[in-house]
Amino acid sequence: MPRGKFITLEGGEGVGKTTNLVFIENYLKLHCIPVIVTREPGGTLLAEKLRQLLLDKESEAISEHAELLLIFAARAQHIQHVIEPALASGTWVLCDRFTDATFAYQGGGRNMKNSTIKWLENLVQGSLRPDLTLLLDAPIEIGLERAKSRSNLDRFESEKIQFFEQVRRAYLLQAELNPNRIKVIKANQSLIDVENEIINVIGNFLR
Ligand code: T5A
Repeated sequence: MPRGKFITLEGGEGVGKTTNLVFIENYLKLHCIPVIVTREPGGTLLAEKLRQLLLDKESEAISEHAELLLIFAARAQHIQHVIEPALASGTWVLCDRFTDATFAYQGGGRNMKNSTIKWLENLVQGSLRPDLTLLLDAPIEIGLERAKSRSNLDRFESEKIQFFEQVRRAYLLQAELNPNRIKVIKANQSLIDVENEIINVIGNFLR
């Protein structure tokens, strides 16, 4: 059984990751590819509890290091209990956010050192990296507007505009540095146009 492929979806707040994840899942199933859908932070019981702590607006101020370590603690659980077993059994993994989000939010948004994040990435992930990443990119006002219309804003979504500008810049830089893996999709178009771009990228990947 060949190892499964690891595909991640990234982007700022409300750009449409969750919406398009369902679309990609259905597209892969249509091609008879066994796939599971999961998310970060989260994906296991403990990791989902850590997610709640991370998103809770009412919690005590979380230090940057605590935030970073909680994210990687959740990731360690997720990899060991969900991602690795699935890939090893030939199942593809479709994940809503992964470590590119850490480089974007904690690196870009919070100005934490990339070298620190890379060190944790190597520690927690070993050689595990996504095979393909779709980066949904849109002007931040559009994503925040969509996120607001969908639900109350969480701890991250309540950050200042400058934070999200930095996040977006860091994501686009990651894409520039990893052009083979990270494909940028324009998310400020109609859903059908976004889906067509996604089909294009996934179609090329399948070939
Ligand atoms: N985080 C996460 C870190 O700081 N570091 C990390 O390492 C990781 C992994 C939670 C937070 O954790 C932080 C970043 C995040 O702030 P999350 O819940 O995955 O992560 O992030 P959110 O961006 O908050 O997820 P959302 O569910 O809000 O946004 P999505 O999934 O991008 O957007 P979605 O699909 O829910 O769509 C939002 C609305 O827009 C509509 C949808 O119908 C929906 O109503 N929509 C469109 N409308 C018009 N045109 C389109 N093309 C549309 N696409 C979607």
